[in-house]
Amino acid sequence: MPIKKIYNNTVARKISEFVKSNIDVVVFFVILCVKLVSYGKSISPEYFDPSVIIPIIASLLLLCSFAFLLKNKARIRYLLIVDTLISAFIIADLVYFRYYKDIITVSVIRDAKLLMGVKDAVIGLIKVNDFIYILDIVIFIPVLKIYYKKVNVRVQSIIARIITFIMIFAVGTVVDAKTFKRVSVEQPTLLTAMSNRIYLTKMIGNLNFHIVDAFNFTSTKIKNSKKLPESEEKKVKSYLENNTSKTNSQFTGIGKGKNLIMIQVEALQGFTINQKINGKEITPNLNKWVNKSMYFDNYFYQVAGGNTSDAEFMSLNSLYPAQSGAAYYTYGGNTLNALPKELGEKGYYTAALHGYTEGFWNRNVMYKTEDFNDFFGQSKYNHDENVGLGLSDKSFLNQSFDKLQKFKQPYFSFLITLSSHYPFNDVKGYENGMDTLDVGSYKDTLFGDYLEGIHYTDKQLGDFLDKLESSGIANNSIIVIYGDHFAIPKQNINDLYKFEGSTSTDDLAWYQYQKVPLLIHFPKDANKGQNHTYAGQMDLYPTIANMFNLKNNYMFGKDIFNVANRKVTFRNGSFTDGKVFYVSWTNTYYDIKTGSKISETPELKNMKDSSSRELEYSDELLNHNLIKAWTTK
Ligand code: GP9
Ligand code: MN
Repeated sequence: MPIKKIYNNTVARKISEFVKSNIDVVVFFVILCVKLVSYGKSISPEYFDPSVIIPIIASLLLLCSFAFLLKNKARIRYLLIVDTLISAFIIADLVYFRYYKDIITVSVIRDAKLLMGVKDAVIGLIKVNDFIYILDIVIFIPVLKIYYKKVNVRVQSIIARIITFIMIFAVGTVVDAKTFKRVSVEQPTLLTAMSNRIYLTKMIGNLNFHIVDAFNFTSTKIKNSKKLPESEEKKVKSYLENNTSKTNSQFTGIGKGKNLIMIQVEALQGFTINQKINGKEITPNLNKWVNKSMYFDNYFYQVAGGNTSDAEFMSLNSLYPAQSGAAYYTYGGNTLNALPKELGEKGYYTAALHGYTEGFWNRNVMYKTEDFNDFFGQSKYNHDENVGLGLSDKSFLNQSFDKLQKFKQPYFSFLITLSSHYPFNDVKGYENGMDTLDVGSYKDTLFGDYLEGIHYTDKQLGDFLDKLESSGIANNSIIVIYGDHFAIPKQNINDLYKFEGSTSTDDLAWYQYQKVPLLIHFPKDANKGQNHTYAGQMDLYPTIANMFNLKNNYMFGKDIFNVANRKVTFRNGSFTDGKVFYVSWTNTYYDIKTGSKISETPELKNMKDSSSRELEYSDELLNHNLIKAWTTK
């Protein structure tokens, strides 16, 4: 017999022997593979990527490998428990997806009580078909029993089983590690910040998602489990008491009884304001409102791994973003003293409005933690027009205006726009004869697409603001508009420098383009004018708190109208006071006026230390849920 044939025969025999003696594991593996793929298809019928089968197989190999360490009854029991758990998760995830367009996380389970309000709606979404996922469990036991009776199953030796375990575990680990590597190259913070959970699930599979989620949750828990020494807790408290001592200005109490309408605009960068391209204004509508409002032109975004959600978190809480990942995810179960909570205590009706899936950035959990009365997410809007990621700003703002008109006054409405989201290349919004921008040589570049995209959003904002004015709402409201974060990433910054004619391209230049506009509009265009105070998103809540006479006990930012000792600290430790800019990653100080580097002085060193202390205190407050400790004592 040729060697090849002998070899083939032995390999085939070995495989069939392996399958025969491990039929239970093989059956379990195949069934679960089908279940997980079918889950993936259900949540994403049009965009299902078959390559997700690889991480699904890898994650199942990891789980199956442990079965080889067991034998007979213990092994079947193990497989059944795992099968039941995975199937239960799949069914729960499917039902949850039908309502939230999202996947269940450990923090959702932990905060399940927060979701009780929609319990009935969610339970009503269970379908009879869902029970197919547990059918195998019912037939698994008798079938295997019959098989074991009929076939003489040879149990492998313990050594053989340990070797099998190691081999299968190793293959699972290597394949999974490769998938995770690919994901983290494509989107560096996705695995830790878990901003887009459904997208992540599509890439790594349901089982891996739950493993990563459980890992992230536990590692943060372990990190935070050590009790904060009382002396340290006192330091944080007295720091906050000092920081938030009341300041009186002409704006104190100016908002009393008025509505607060706050609009967080996706990727609105400061350089677009009062700027033209080929003779045409990029943001003509915002420019008009800049002239009618108090306009801050040295206002910085301070977001970290939580991007848009960090902008919200800071603007509503004046606490720094999480050291890694998204605060909206990590601190969803904390007690906070957020703006909606404080306004609610003053008798305000509070609502968050955003035309995208409710679970994105954990908003469905976080808005409850922040004490919004209502969250109008994607399911509360008629999805009649799509631009980019989701519902168009045009439709979102139109529908939101109708909602606002029905709200009980005084109210706090927090609107978050979406259309001007990276990569800005969906120009469907320009249909219906909208005035377009000629971006010339920037056509079809990321920079050019951004200008066109933000021009579209500007138009929708303009229409919305005009309606607030003509309906009389603006007369009884304070309207706050700001950008959430950058639009032009570092790798495309040269186009922005070129467009702006900026000759310096160092870190100081980069930071100077990390400003976002802040507009505060008062009734009858009062207090209009430009304000050059250096400030950032951390300062918004204290400013509003002063205007609406709210308690301001636990804030790390400062009222913008309090001009003394101003400093903007970034999550990476960089800071600026308007004269000096410290760039943490090169440990360099710049003189803003001259643009030149300066050496560290004891005074600057002090400022640097105080910035890192501030970040540390904010982390301690959040990691140890200190607001809860202080408010329930
Ligand atoms: C989606 C939106 C985008 O809801 O807020 O978030 P981002 O990707 O900009 O952080
Ligand atoms: Mn954003």
